[in-house]
Amino acid sequence: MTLLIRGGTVVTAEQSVRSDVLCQDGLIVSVGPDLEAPTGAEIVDAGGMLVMPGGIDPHTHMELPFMGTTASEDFFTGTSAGIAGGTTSIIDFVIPPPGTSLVEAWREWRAKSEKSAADYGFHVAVTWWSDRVADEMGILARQHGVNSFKHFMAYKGALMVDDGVLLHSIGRALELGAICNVHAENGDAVAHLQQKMLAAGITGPEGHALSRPPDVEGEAANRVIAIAGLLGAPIYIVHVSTAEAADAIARARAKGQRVYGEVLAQHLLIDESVYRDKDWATAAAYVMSPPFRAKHHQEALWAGLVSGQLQTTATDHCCFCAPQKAAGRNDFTRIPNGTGGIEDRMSVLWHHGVGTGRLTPSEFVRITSTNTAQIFNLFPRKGSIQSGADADLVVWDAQASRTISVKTHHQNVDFNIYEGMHVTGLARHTISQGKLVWTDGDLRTTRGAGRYIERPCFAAPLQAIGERNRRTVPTPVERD
Ligand code: URQ
Ligand code: ZN
Ligand code: ZN
Repeated sequence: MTLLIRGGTVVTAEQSVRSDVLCQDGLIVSVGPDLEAPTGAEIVDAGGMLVMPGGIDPHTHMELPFMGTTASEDFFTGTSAGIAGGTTSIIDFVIPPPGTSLVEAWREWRAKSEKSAADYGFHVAVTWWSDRVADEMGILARQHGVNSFKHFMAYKGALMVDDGVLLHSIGRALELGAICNVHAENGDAVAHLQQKMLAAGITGPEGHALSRPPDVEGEAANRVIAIAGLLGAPIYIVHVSTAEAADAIARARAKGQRVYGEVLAQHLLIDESVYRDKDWATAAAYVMSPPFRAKHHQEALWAGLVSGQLQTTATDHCCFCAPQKAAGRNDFTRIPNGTGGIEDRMSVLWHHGVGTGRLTPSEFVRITSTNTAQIFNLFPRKGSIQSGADADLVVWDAQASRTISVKTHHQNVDFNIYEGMHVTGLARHTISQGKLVWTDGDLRTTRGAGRYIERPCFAAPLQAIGERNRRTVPTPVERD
């Protein structure tokens, strides 16, 4: 299978340059101007358009069993919708119930993910602690290409872990050369405030946001940064939604601590007013954690991305349809938490990021693909356009516009959080493993074509980072 992408401007995290891209047998084989088309090659005309590394979404939950139901998007429909929007690989989550085997859960998720249309990896959640968990982290890291372990500081009584588990797990991950990512909300505070809201008769979706004020995230972010600092370990905070958490990350980074922050596209553009929608189902559709915030937090998140203090963008694509959300009709704590967005992340970030002058095209590539690839050790196989890299590419039409709607999206959910948003900038063609799988609105994905991508642990470098961050206890001066 040979495909030549001709006449475009290649945009990487480093530069933009007029170049053709030749792909053969799933890999990029040549990048340069005026490339010859081998006999029989399929030609993609990229004239007047940009050729970028396919987007990587480091935070999705396809088919997640959660809060008494299962997310409506599966690995095939979800990765297909991503491809329609220019995202060519995802990192999803294996989430073992507390007390159960991490390796067994990984096997179960691998079975579910066989149907993926695009490449995928897994962060594995540590939801409890024992010697067995420590051993299984080693098995997953050394034998199954897992170099990232997830922790929920929220969801008390379900997935939440305490500081003791964080200390054990982050320390174990450092030994393995793996990185930990964290959902940073103080779960005890949330539980307490939820009961206060219900006692005060607040049962609607507005109670969800009121029970998770910004300090609930700010406190947890500061706490997990301090814990990682004690251990000299890197840490990755998922779905940073507040100025408080963004500031905590920036302060830690300014002191040389290795902290990464992820921003969901929706937290940059949607604010807390959605919870006051007169229509219950509409307000409930926006119930996710962390919740949507007051507008000033959006500016703090954009500033973090523009300044480089926040590194990646994701969607936390975790879809529940109206009948599922209705479980919480009389009690907001029972509304399944989650929203979609994998199909629209790239367009909304281009329109509101590059279109407004906040981001350059290269910075767009950095936050939608390359940074994630580098942090989770997928680079340069993913997130780059160079010979030998996977031929995962998007031909981006920066002039074309579309109006986002549930009526036209490919996501398997009955609501679109960006409904009616008019955006300029879209994926004209998406290439996955060197195949044209999305072209001019025609989605040609194949069930099961996606591969499980092993992500090797970091060896010495991460340890070195650990050493650098570790607060060394001065050795006593030898008395002669
Ligand atoms: O917390 C998460 O990331 C999962 C459970 C998806 N739900 C959500 O509201 N973010
Ligand atoms: Zn989360
Ligand atoms: Zn999530």
